[in-house]
Amino acid sequence: MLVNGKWSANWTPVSKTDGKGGFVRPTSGFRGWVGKDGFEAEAGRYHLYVALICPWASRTLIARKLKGLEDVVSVSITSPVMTDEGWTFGGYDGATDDPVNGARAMHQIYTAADPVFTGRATVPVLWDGKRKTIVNNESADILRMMNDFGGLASGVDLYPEHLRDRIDATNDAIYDTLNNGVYRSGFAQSQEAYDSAVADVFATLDRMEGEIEGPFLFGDALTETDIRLFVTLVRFDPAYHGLFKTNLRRIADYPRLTAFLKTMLAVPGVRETVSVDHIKRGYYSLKALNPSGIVPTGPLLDWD
Ligand SMILES: N[C@@H](CCC(=O)N[C@@H](CS)C(=O)NCC(=O)O)C(=O)O
Repeated sequence: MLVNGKWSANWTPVSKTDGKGGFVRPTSGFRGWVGKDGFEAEAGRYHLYVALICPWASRTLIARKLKGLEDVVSVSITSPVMTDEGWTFGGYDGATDDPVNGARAMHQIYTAADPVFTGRATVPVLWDGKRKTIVNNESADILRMMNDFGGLASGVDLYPEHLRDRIDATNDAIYDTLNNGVYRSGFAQSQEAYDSAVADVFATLDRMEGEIEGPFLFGDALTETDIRLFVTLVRFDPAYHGLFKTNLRRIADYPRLTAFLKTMLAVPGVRETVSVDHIKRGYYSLKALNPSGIVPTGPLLDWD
């Protein structure tokens, strides 16, 4: 992580716990909004930094596709392998360089925005090429922001008025127990914290299996909640089930969640945001959880 703008190389997955060995995710520091806050909506001005391994970053990448923002917001993709320098650019199939800032590593984007930044150099990051700063590094904000993007977005409404209460309630219900629940399981520092996280994960999967109306969560409308659920489901069998020990059941054991996963993959634009290779290679390169770095051959996925 960065401390007063200096990179410290001893990366560990957990920087904060709840006192009982439970993983606590740090909050995001940059919370600007395109269309407000002096970040005028302009095509070609903004750049998105993502890792394909990362569910939070993938939310924003999917929104960029579904909202017709590919020509408005450019993208850099990091290598999936977490290094001593954190996320780095290039050097891996499907990873790109950083044509905007010429950075070697993601932490340089943070210090370009704030030379004395303290915190983790996370993805996603939405960068403003004009003001040369980070607009926002919170995926929930970027996903919501891209629904409109100061009037430049088009396509499906991911946050329709009549579903907002259900969207907000379901987002809240699945964040801690499932989206972050898998991390609370994998990064648990005590048996108690792990047991509680795994119980949350499967209670929520069971609940979602019952609640999905089909083809999407709330019926025919594809909303941001579908994106938030999908990014966790698509990583579950290839990575979380093994590495994070969320192994009571696989998504493949849930017929309706599997049907939903395949529906999402068939939505134009979504499949190309998913790289099972980046997901497996990335998660299994977390040395704290997998010191050998060996990536498992399986599982066989009937959707990949
Ligand atoms: N709150 C952030 C969390 C993002 C996040 O934790 N990203 C992970 C990758 S999946 C990351 O970049 N971690 C680097 C680190 O922890 O040093 C968001 O949702 O945007």
